[in-house]
Amino acid sequence: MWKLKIAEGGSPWLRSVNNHVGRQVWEFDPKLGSPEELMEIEKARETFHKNRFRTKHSSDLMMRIQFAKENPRDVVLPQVKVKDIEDITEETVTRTLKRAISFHSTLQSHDGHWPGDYGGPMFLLPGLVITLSVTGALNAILSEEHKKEMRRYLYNHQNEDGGWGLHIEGSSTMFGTVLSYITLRLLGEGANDGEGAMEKGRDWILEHGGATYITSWGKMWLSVLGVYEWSGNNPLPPEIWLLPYVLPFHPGRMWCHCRMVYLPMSYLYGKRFVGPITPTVLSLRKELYTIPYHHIDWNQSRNLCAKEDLYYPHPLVQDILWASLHNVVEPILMRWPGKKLREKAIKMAIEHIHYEDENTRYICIGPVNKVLNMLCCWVEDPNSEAFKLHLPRIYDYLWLAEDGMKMQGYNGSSLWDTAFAVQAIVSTNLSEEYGAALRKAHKYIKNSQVLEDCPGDLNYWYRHISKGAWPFSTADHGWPISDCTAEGLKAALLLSKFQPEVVGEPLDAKRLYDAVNVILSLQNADGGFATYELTRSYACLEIINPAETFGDIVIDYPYVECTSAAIQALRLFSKLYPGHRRQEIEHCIEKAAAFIQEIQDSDGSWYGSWGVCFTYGAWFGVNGLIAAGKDFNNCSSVRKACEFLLSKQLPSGGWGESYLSSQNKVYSNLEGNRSHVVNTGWAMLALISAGQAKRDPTPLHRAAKYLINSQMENGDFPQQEIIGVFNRNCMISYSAYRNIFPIWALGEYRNHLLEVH
Ligand code: LAN
Repeated sequence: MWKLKIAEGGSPWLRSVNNHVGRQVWEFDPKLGSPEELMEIEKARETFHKNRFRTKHSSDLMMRIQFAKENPRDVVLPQVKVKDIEDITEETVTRTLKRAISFHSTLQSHDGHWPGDYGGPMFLLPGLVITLSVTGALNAILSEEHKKEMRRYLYNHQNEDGGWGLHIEGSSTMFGTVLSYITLRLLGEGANDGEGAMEKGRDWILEHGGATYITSWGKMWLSVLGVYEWSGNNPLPPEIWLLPYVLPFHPGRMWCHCRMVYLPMSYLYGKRFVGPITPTVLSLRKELYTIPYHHIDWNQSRNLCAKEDLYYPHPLVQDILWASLHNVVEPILMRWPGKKLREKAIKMAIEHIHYEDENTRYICIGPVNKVLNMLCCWVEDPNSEAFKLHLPRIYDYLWLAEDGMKMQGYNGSSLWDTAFAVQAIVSTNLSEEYGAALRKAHKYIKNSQVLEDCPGDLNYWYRHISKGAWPFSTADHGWPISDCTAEGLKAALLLSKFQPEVVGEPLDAKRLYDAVNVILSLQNADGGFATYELTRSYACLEIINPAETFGDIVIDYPYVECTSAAIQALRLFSKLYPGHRRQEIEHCIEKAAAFIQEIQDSDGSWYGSWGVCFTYGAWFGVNGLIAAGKDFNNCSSVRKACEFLLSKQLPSGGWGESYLSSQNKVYSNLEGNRSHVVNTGWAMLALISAGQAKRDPTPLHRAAKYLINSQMENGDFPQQEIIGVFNRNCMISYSAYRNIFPIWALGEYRNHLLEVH
């Protein structure tokens, strides 16, 4: 049976700054599991498979089944349902909350964090499997059980038309389909296996023109594997790293994710690296194209892209730019004396790759550069220590659920979920009863703060300070993020108000000051906050974004979420520590609030970039303004935001936003106007902060009724549609949100709308 292991090392090649706190790894042990347990798991898998075209999101049941055994509850209070809003009493809300929190506590791991499925994107696992195949490490790293679960995952997420999407809920794309198909083949499936599924996948590809129509990232992966030619790629010259930093398109000025992904890509491109040509590779060359491989016009293929994949079509300037680089510059750099420059650039690229690897303990900033960096280390030297250090960190990215094994979007979302869970539990005013959970969470938050800046000259490595920041996942990952720092700080400050006997010792003031320092250092001149770094260049650079499937990736833009979180954290801090950097903080908050007002749409909405979508934006927008001292009476932004939200409430009492909101930037309801517990939670939290209870509590009662009635028998909430997003177009799972936001919203509801005695 599979088992989720938490905070364990277990390999001499693993390094950690804090004894692996927050690490999540699924391991298979054939000795584990009673017949009943195995049957329960099998049933969960079957149910998912049966409903896979209707319910695309798994419910994280493997972890739930394990934790139900490990953390049994003595009593589960009986379920409550309300027929009318008049039936909502203090008792019904409190009972719902107690049931919800006591259930959610069973999902907390012993190191204090809430593990969970952070899957969703479908293009990540292929990168791993291609890298492992090319480096010959596939069988050493993936057991037969791993492979079986990965195949299950891929088959489970094949669409009815035979193709695969960019993410689990997406319609079929060439990128998703070709990569998933190849991955199945590399994991041992034959071209005609899967009871027709492989054939259907191949048909989808061929009917849409063949693999030459894959996106640029796909072209890069295919070239590495040897089933596409490098000459069919637009140039990714590593020489860009040699240019002076004053240039607005210098990679050091790009969004760190963009920079860190194109860095290893440019190394592989510069070397034109191709893996060993195996029989499977040769066969794939036949399977993926409509014409014989040696007849393909590679130069023409550079700019082909299936219409299903086009989210950000290349502007004409790009075509001209890539053509001139391809036809003029590349030939020079491939021959002496230009080759000297190429060698220098390649050396610089690998130096930056090693720096990133070392300073994330080989986790790397994300799943894409993780496997690309690993491949580069192998290409540089297959026997290198660096490659060996990479291998055990692969497991940090793999997650198992009833739909199979997936590669996650990060090495978990542990700090983020834990900081939210703390705030949700504290909001209910029932904290005393859940002191044990808060104490453990507190420990996790204290253990996960980043304590040091990266080594060396930060400017040389294009790095911002990290000391005092919180990461999104673990301290070993270590990249600082503005809003993770803010949410971590908020949680730490809230916990510092409780008795240390209950929740443990508060964080040292010194470390709170460091966090404040990080937040203050991340404010842009316009008042807004971006994600990991300051905004270092201009939005017009998006014109050179070569990734057809993603929008807004080239620079780190300021966001309503990050800006609001910073305000809220600084406000809470200055209430508790009024003497520390007071003026700077006041000034920062004022500018940040002005920024939030500035970017609000005229209809009162904010576009939320990292959650779906306008309800997420509203939650942050409103709470940022309220924390900055604005309110319904003195601020028209708050009034308009409330109007906007109220106009979107559904007949069932909730809110339910489709991922199309993010893609199209237009508020879109879920199909059938269904409500979603997470959207409902966000909308309620915004409205309650904006004082809706005093004006007209009915919409809040209706929303509360929807949440109360959505709770499941065991206190859990249902997993509904995928709720996270990045780069406008790709969805990602936040599996803890279904528990956190109903708790938080009902917690605030209980405080503001019911008489609590
Ligand atoms: C994340 C995860 C966390 C997220 C929040 C902190 C929630 C957000 O408020 C700010 C942005 C951030 C840090 C974020 C940015 C984009 C990430 C890193 C991700 C969604 C996780 C995966 C995604 C990354 C870009 C995926 C790899 C794909 C590429 C296009 C490089």
